[in-house]
Amino acid sequence: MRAERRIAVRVVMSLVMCLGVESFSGAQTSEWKPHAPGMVWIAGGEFSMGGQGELARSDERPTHRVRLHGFWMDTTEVTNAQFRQFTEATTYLTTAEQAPKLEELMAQLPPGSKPPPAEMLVPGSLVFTLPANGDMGGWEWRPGASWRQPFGPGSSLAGKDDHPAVQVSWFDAAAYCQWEGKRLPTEAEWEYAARAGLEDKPYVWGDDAPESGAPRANTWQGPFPFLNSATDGYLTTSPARSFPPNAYGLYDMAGNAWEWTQDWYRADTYVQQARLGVVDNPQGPDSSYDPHEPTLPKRVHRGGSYLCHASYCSGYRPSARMKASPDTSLSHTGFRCVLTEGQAANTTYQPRSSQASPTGCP
Ligand SMILES: [Ca+2]
Repeated sequence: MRAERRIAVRVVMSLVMCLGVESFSGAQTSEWKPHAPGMVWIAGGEFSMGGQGELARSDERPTHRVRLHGFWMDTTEVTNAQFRQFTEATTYLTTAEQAPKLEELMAQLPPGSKPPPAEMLVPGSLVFTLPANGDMGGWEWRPGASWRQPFGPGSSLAGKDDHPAVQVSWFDAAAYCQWEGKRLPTEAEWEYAARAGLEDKPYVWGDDAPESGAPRANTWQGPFPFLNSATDGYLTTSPARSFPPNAYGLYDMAGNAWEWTQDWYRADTYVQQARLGVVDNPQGPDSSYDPHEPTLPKRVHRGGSYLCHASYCSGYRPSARMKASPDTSLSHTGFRCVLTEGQAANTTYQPRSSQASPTGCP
């Protein structure tokens, strides 16, 4: 389902400028370790989920205890080369490559909203224009932008086979993972893997500020959004494995591209989970609610991007939560997949044309 583009722009701008439970057997599944090339085994365990300290925002609070089964996780964000294999094998068209349908857009707007202009009902996506000539950077809807040309007509993937695929909607990310016999991680799985055993630390590498010492991640350096000095070497995406992995061997769990997770977004998810004691394998809420845009269902993405800076959202913190409607695609958002016992064997990919809603999303 496509969202109204103006809403999507507002969502993204607000993000930038800020800038369930299943049964738990008690027995870990660490014995289940199929051959999973390109993935890292994340042993099950218990951790404190959420943020604390001055950087943590309200939707990251309170910290609460979560217990997870083990799972496999992709070592890197899904790259352009990998995503190309998927599209060639399936003839899959991403959300951004399809013209939005007016009736679907209107269904997500507040009652009484005016229809969007006809020029917006064409394939395209949201692009962050980098600052230049004294002008600050900013987000804009750009016809023709897609994962194949992330910054619109004239851009390309030349030399970027090993960069993360961006301009993928949540539907696109879920479809790719399904094609591989995998799925998107839950928020809890994502944060547990990002922390890599470092309890209550602000960053995936520990306590040190992101811009102290050698670059630790692909982020933004300088006064956002006016100047990016790119002292980490990259103005936009970087090749996978350009920066040190975390303690679990996972690359880019901070910075480079935001990563979609499976879960719906609610601002009060953690308040509700904290009431349950230790939560086993949380799957996120049953539905979405963002008090800032209550008519627009949103999924969570994690990990921050090359646009994140401490002066705004510091989204590269492992507890930082971001959200967007599942049909939104962005020039700084990609994904990675996970694999759990019993999940792969039961998955059969179906082309999008026969599968309007890959996971039952309204
Ligand atoms: Ca950078």
